[in-house]
Amino acid sequence: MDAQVGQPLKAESSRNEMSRRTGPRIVIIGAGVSGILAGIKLRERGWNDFVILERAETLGGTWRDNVYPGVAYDVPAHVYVYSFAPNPAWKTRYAKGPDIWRYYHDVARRHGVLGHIEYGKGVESAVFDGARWTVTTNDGESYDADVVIAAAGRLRDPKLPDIPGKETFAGSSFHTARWDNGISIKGKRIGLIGAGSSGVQVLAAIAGEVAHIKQFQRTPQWVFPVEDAPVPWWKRLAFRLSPSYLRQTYQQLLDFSNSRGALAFETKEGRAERDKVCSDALLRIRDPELRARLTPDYDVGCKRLVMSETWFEEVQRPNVSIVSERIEKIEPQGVRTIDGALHECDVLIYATGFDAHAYIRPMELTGEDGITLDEVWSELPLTYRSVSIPHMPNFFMLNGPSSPGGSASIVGIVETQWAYVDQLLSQVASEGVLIAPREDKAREWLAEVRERASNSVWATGGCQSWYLDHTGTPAYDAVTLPELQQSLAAPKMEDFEVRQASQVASPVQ
Ligand code: NA7
Repeated sequence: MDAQVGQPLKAESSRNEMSRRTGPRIVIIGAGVSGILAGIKLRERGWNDFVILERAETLGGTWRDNVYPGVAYDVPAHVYVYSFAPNPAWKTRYAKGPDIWRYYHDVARRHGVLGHIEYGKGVESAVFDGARWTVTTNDGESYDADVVIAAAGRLRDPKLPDIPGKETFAGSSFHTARWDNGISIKGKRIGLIGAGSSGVQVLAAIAGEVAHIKQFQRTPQWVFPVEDAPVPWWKRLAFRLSPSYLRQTYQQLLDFSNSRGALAFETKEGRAERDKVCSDALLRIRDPELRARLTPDYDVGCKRLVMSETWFEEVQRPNVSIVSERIEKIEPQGVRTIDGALHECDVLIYATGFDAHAYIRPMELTGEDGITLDEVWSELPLTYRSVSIPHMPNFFMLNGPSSPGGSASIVGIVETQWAYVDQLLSQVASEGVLIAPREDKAREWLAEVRERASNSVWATGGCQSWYLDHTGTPAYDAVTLPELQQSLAAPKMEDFEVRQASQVASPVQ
């Protein structure tokens, strides 16, 4: 039987391979898109002495956690793939969550990564002893490693709002990233808090089957109309028969997605065409009063753009209401807004997003001379080029703090970061060295990133969003994928401290 999203996966033993040890011993944290990539690339090198520690019971990160109705990715499917594993089989232009999960599971299986994953292993700490790392998981087990790669994801930990009375609600309630399939929503009165990408997808997917849905919208969001469509059978066949056609499609979509991602860093004039598409699309909301309440007062792209085609009609169904009044509290019967109205509901869905600034925390990291991550990150999450942290030798990250953001495909970003980390790993393996970035170089780089981001629409667009850190500066690098590829083409070794570690795995023969 094919694996299904959410179904626990058993570790497939790779002990025989492990005993034929090659390369440094590596611990990868997280079996999502980035961790699977790291595993594939290590195996490609012929390095099989690695383990992927995954806190959940199956792989897939975002695509395992988000199984709410309507979950889909808004980057075209044919580009949301590893560059080395194109997928001719996508059924729709924008892939649905379960299809994406199946793709990543399938690639991990085909590349022999499944046997390296240990499930139910939440990493609690990683401690460097001067030569190697000891990684400890929540079941008390320890793993020694020459190198640690954190691939823990960025929008990972659901954020529940700080609304009084949450625990008093008498019906069922859950976060979109913890969707409870055991609870039927058919014919029920639904309260939906949040109007970001998840809230919009849920509303558009369930409005037709529930008695009533009230979406509590604290801030309206710009919605870009994207038309999804099935990929016809003959096109899927053509993709299968002609790898060059599939590759060409990938490249075209990559260029398109790069240019769309780059809009966040464009001037207002440069963004005008996209802005017009969004404001014109709002004209599809027939009731002027509702349209006014759905119209944001900040620039398009300031918050991450929501993409949907069906939302424009679904939100106008008679059984859908947009509640713009602020929520005062939650009561057993439903949601009380500050105008005194009680919005009764049977099921309360929190589409309230994620803690976008936790990064690898709450994991405790202790680097050289006992310095902790909290000390290194006391002001800001200081990294060098997002992939390494001062005082943390041979510790690397994918999609870490200050990684690029926007609407570009994250897969291209993590592949680029991997190619850079891979070059450092070559040196670790061949020379048996410890590599950590110089703190002054990390500070310089972070200052550059913050300067660059302060000109992006995330900072200048007049909104609050999860792009911004506690200082109000975007925590994302405002670069395009080609710019990232250029800047990460080869490490500048003078920006690193490289020293010999007598106990690091002996050089690979
Ligand atoms: P988002 O984009 O962070 O959206 C969260 C939504 O929840 C947003 O509309 C928030 O309003 C709303 N929210 C959060 N707290 C509250 C409270 N206390 N009261 C009312 N409304 C609240 O999360 P998503 O899951 O939709 O999307 C995350 C990303 O995942 C998405 O961009 C894709 O990259 C995939 P606010 O706008 O802050 O006023």
